[in-house]
Amino acid sequence: MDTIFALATATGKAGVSVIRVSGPDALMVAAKMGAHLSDHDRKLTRLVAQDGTLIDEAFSLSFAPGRSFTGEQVVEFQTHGSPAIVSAVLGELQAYGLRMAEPGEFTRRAMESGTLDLAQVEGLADLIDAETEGQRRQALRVFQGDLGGLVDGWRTKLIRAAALLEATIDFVDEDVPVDVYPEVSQLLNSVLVEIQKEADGVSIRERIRDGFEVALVGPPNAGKSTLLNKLAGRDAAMTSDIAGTTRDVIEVKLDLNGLPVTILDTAGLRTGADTLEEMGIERGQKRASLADIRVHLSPSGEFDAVQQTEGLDLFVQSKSDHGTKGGALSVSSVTGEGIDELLDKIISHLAGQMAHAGVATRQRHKVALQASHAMLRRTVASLEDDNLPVDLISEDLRQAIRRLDSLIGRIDVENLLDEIFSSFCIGK
Ligand SMILES: Nc1nc2c(ncn2[C@@H]2O[C@H](COP(=O)(O)OP(=O)(O)OP(=O)(O)O)[C@@H](O)[C@H]2O)c(=O)[nH]1
Ligand SMILES: [Mg+2]
Repeated sequence: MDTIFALATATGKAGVSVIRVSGPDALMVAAKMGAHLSDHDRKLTRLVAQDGTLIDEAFSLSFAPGRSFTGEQVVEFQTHGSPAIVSAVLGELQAYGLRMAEPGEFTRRAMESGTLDLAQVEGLADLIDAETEGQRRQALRVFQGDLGGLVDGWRTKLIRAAALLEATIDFVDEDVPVDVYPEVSQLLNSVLVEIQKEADGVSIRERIRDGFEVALVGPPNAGKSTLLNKLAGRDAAMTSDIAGTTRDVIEVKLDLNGLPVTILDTAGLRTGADTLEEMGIERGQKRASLADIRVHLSPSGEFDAVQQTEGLDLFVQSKSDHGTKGGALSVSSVTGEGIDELLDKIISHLAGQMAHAGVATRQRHKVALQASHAMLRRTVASLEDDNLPVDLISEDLRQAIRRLDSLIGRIDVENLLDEIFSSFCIGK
């Protein structure tokens, strides 16, 4: 293992910058630079260049192997946050033969040393990317190892089932002391139910990561773009009393009570539009059909029937400052009336969805969950087939366990690793 280094904080001027060094030569090089540390230590140090000139006064820390993020000997220099100081320190580290870390390399070492499992690594990446409270909370759960904990629980049950089956193989020529099948089947079925639940929750978790979508739809001049601007608090879209003002889908990102939400403004629906406008209408409809919520706006308070698709349809009368028709929720982008109620409806629907979410957050998780679910179902079916030899059944079960293991990175993940780690920034 070579010793690697990188700037762990953002580049540019700051109060403090942190430069991280990890690997067997960390302490030795730190000492040459004037930071004489024991393996788990911290002190104020004077960092000097090879020609003896002072670079900076820095607070230096060391973390002993097994007690650091990477699991290796780590040294961190907390220097004054000046680009000149940072580049001088990085230059010295390089001159002493250490290597600049690749993106995510510190985290990769953390996983290789067993400090983190693969799901935690993904959680850490999401935690660094988290912009809203909901994203932070979700990423933190994954980072803390909730998914790994869940998998371990399932694994324990499946291993017990496998052990019971193996015992049956050993007894095959004698009388099996007890019929183990009911217990095996009960163990497998309970895990099946939980895996299914977790797989079902992935799409909603993905939304928390990547954002929910709320589309504004309705006829031209219904006030969609004006409402978008009102929600965004800025002029994101052009508005006018000319029918067909909006053509492209316009997106505005909002943080609604910690939930990341993208509001989509779409072209007004009408027939007899020119080619360009028609293209816009088609685009808008497509995006709206995939959205989590469609807000149908109509100044008259009358609405065409909508096709039942996934997601929620909200019917809202617009321009309520011109009078309300009663019944539907009504809003005015001029007076602001009804806007908070509309937001409350949106938030409570999305929050309700979140209640169904588990801790698996990615398509990769879903694929692994479904694969092991399918394998387990097959095992259960085999149990009921009297003609199948037990060793075949237990092989299926082992396969199911292996698929679960891939979820938290115990096996077969080498090619995935490059992809996951490359999403990290250098220094993490
Ligand atoms: N009085 C009143 N006028 C509004 C309100 N909302 C929008 N308008 C006006 O209605 C007209 C149309 O508004 P837009 O927001 O451009 O309508 P749109 O639904 O985006 O229309 P298209 O982009 O053509 O589909 C503009 O002149 C707005 O100023 C409102 O709440 N009250
Ligand atoms: Mg518009």
